Amino acid sequence: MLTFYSDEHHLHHGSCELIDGRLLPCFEKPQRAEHILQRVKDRRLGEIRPPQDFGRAPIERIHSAAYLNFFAGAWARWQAQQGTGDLLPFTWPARTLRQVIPQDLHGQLGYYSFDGGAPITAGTWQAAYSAAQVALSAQAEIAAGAQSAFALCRPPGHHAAGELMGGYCYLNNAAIAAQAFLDQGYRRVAILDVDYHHGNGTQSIFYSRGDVLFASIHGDPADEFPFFLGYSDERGEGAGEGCNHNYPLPMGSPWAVWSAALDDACQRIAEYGAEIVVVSLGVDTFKDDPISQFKLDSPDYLSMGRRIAALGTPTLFVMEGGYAVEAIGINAVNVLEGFEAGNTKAGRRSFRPPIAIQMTQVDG
Ligand code: OKP
Ligand code: ZN
Repeated sequence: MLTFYSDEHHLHHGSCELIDGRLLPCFEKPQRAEHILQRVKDRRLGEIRPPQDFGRAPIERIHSAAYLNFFAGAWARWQAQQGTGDLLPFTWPARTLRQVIPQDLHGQLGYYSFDGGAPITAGTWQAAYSAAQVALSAQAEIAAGAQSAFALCRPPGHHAAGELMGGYCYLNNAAIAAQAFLDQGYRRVAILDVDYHHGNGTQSIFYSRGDVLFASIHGDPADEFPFFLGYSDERGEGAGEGCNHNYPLPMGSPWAVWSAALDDACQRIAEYGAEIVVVSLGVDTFKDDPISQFKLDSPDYLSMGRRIAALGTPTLFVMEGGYAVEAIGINAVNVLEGFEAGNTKAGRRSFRPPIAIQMTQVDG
């Protein structure tokens, strides 16, 4: 399996985050991606390639131009104000307040975020932009016929909505890739979010659409971040009715509980008739993760990969969370190795996206 990776993730390195009333060093740090990259090399998973640059257009299919302009320009505005330290929001347009876009940088920062967990540093825009290109490059590899590819994205993306950053996320890499498949003629894409936290951004982006099925297995939001989305009664709306499946699990859930949810999610994905599976690959479900409460062990990630491979569907893995840095590489690459062990389809050389087939028939 090919891995796509850019060193530019190093440009994003927040200094601290608020946890339990204390400012602690950011858990979402560059060493995360370094450990995963090292493990990809050690295990000889396959070639590692830099991303192509597909520009801003595929990102604008998911995020508004206003949001992207704000994000891309925020650090320069902060510097012009002689700002020191990371750019962090401190107030949000919550209930009773108006959803207006203020003039002030910090007012706009509150408008375009949902928590204080996504610091903007000097290189955050460039790092997030590169991560989106990494996801798009892996997407292109699958569209060209590969059965799987790994987008080693950092920063992660699944909490980012169309016009909101938060939870360490800025650009929704998995959503951007899923939309690229649809724009290239695919008709049904499933996003399977196995990160410990609910992918609230991804869910919100596709909630009223029938062309993307979203399934997420995560810590029960009644007890866990992001708290305000991810409950089991969220089933989608309008054309997306029945295309959203949340599996909130209790704190302390072990593999036996987690894997039963995975089986159900995979069954839904198969019934949906997904042509592509995009996996939001977080490994913060690990028993020693410092900010999470599930009990998966390293060999379980091999089983996870095998179960996903059993779908027999081309699969794009997009890196999300995982904060036990010593084990993050082992766990993430175990999913990929499990997938390869379970995969019976080496490639799809004859493959063409559905609409291309129709056009060939009409034209020919
Ligand atoms: C990002 B991803 C704990 C604060 C948690 C946000 C966690 C974001 C996780 N007291 N802050 O889904 O791995
Ligand atoms: Zn997470």
